[in-house]
Amino acid sequence: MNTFDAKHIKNIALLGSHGSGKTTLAETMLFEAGLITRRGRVEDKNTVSDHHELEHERGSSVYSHVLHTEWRNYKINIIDTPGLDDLVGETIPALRVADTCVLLLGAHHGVEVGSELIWEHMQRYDRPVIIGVNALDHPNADFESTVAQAKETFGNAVSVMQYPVEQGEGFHRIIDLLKMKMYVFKDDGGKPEKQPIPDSEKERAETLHKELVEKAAENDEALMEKYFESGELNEDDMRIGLRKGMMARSCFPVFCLSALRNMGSGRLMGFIDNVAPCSIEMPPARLADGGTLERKADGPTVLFTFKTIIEPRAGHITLFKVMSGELKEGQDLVNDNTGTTERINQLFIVDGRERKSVKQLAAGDIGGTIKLKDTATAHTLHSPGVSVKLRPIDFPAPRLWQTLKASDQKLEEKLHAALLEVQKEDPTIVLKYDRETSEQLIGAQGELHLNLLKWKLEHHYKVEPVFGSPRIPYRETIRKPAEASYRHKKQTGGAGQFAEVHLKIEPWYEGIPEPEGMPLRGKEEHDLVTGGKLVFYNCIVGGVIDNKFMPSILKGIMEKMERGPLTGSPARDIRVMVYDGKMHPVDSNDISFKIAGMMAFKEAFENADPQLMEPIHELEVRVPTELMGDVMTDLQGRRSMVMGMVSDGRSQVIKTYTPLSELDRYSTTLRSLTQGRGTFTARFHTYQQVPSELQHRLVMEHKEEGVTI
Ligand SMILES: Nc1nc2c(ncn2[C@@H]2O[C@H](COP(=O)(O)OP(=O)(O)OP(=O)(O)O)[C@@H](O)[C@H]2O)c(=O)[nH]1
Ligand SMILES: [Mg+2]
Repeated sequence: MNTFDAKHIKNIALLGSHGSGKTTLAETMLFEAGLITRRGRVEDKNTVSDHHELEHERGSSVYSHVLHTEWRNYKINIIDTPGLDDLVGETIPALRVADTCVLLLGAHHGVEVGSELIWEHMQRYDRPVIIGVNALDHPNADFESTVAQAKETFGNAVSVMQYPVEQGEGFHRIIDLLKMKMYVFKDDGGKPEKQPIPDSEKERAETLHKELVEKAAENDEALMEKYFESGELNEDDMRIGLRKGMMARSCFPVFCLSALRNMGSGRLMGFIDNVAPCSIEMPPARLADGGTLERKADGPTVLFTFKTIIEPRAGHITLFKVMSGELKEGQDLVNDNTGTTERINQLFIVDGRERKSVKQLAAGDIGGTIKLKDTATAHTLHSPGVSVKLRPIDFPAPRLWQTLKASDQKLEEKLHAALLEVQKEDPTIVLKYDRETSEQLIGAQGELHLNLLKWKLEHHYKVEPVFGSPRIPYRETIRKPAEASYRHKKQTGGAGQFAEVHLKIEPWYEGIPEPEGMPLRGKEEHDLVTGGKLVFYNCIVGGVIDNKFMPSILKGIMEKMERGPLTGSPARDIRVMVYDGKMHPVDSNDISFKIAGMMAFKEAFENADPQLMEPIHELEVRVPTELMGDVMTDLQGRRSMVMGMVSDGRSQVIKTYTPLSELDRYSTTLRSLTQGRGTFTARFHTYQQVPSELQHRLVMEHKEEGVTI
C-alpha cells in the first residue's frame, strides 16, 4: 500500500443528477489507474461503489461510497454520491469533506433539475468545481447545448477545457485546450494517443484556447501582465491561473468524458493532480464557535467524522477526514463533542465494500475505524490538550412526514430501537412525537427515502413499519360574538357541586380594542401552546362569583379549547368575558366552576359561528419549464393559490399557498408528473378558513368517530 503526504492527496466528490454516470466514472478512474483489473458495470451489479444489495436491486446508488484511485504519484479520494434528491442526506457530508466537486452532466440530458438541486447545495459549500460532460458517446449527446445550459445555469465561470471532435456512437477524439493536443482513443478507451490538432479544428481550438488563456490570466495580476505583453501563457502559467480561478470559484473547467467507454478519465485525473487543490491548500475550516482551524500537515491531529455505517458483523464503522496533523493506528484522541477518549484501534482506507488497513494517514486524507465508544457523524476528535470542535453538518429538514408504528404492536420498542440505529447512519431520518395529535411521526426527504427506510427496517432489523398520513393540525375559532350560561349542579348525597357561569365570547385579533359595556375587573392574556391567543376577562360585579373561582373557570375554558367542539382540534384567538354567575355557600368549589366554565364556553362557541382553520403551506415547486403546465393544473386541483412563477435556469419555480391537507404524498405525484425531475419545498405559512363543505364533512367525520365532546 503506497503512502502519500498531505500535498499528494486530493479529495473529490462525484456529484450530479441521477444516472449522470458518477458510479461508472468512479469505476473507470480505478480501472484506468490499475487499482482494479476488470471494469464493473452498474447493470452487472459488480462495480466497486454500488456494492449494497439495495443498490443492486435498484440499479443506482443509494449511499455515498468512498473509494480511492492513484494517478501518477497522487492519491485521489473519490466520494461517489447518489444523484436522487431524496438521498441528499448522503450527498451533504460528501460536500463537507471533499476539496473539489466534480459535477457530472449527461451530454444527452444537459443540465437537469437534479443538477440544479445539487448545485444549490454546492453553492453553500464554496468548493472549487470541475464540470464533466459525460456520455459523449450517447446517440443524443449534445456537448454545445450542454455547455450553453451550464453557462446559463451556473454562470460565466463555466470554462471549456476540452471539446469533442465528434459525438455519439463515433465519439473517440477530444481536443484539449490547455495542452493544445488532440486525444485519440481506441474503441475500448483507456490511454489515448496524443496527436497534433488537425487543421480542420485549428481555428475553433485557437479561439477556445484564447478564451481559456484569458480566463486563467484574469485571476492573477502577474499572469495578466504576462498575457498583455506576450498575448499568450504557457501551460504552467495557465495551471496557476486556473487553480486560482477554481479556488475563487470564478472558473469551473469543463472536461469531456465517456465513462462507459473509458474515455477521458485519465486526463481528468491528471488535471485533478496538477491543478485541483489538496486539503491543506484549502481555506481554514470553520469551527462551531465561529473560529477557524488551520489545515496544517504538522498541526495537532484533528479528525472530522462524516459518515457512520452500521454493518451486522463489523458493527459501527466511522469514516472521517484528517483535518489537521497525522493520524497513527493506536492513537488516543478526545471526542470534543462527547468528551470521551477514543482509541483508533484499527485504521483503514475504504474502497467501496473493502477496507484496507493502514498504519497512518496524513492531513487531508480520508479513512475509517471501527467500534468507537461514543462517536457519531459530524463529531470532532483531536489530540489531547487541544480544544477544537468543527461546526456540525447542516442536514436538510424533512420534506415528508408520516405517522409510524410497528405492524405488530408487540414490536413497537424494537422498531424504536432500530430507528435510533438507522438515524446514526442517516441523520435525515427524523423522529418526532406530536403531542397535539398523539402521533409518533417520522420525517424523511420523500417517498423514495421512506421506502428505502422500510426496506432497511424489514431486512436488517426484522421489524415492519407501517406509515400513515398524519392528522392535519386543524384549528378552531369563532366568527361572531355569542353568550351562554351554564349551571352545574350535583347535589345528590355526598359532597355537592354547584356553579353557574355566564360568559360572552368574541373573536380576538391583534390590536382589538378592550371590550365595552362591561366592568373589566381583571384581564389575563394567554399565548396558547398550539398557537393563537386566549384573552380572559373577569367582569363580575357584586361578587356573584368569588375571585378564587376565576382560575377554575379559566382552566375549564382552556381545557375545552385544547379539544375544540367542532373536530377536537385546538381552538384559538378568542376572548372571554365572564360577567355573571351564581355560587352556593357550601357546594361551590373549583371543580364545579371548572365544569360550568367549560360547558358555558362550549355552548357559546357553538353559537358563535365556529370556524375550522386549516394550515396553509408555502410551496416552492421547481420543475423543468416544459412540464410546468401539468404540474400547475395538479396544484390548482389541490386548492392552491398561485403566488407567482420565476424562471431559474432551465426550470420554473412555482410559488403557491396550498392547504397541508392537499399535500399528502405530494412528492409522489410530483415525481410521476415530472418523471422524477421535479422537486418542492414546503413550509408552514398561516391558518386559513376551511371551505364550508369541507368543514361540514370534517365535523361529521369527527362525530362519526364517536368522540364525546
Ligand atoms: N452511453 C453512456 N452511458 C453511460 C455513461 N456513463 C454511465 N452511463 C450509463 O448511465 C447509467 C447510469 O450510470 P451510473 O453510473 O449508475 O449513474 P450515477 O450518476 O451513478 O447514478 P445515481 O447513482 O443514480 O446517481 C448506467 O446505465 C450507465 O451504464 C457514458 O459515458 N455513456
Ligand atoms: Mg451512482
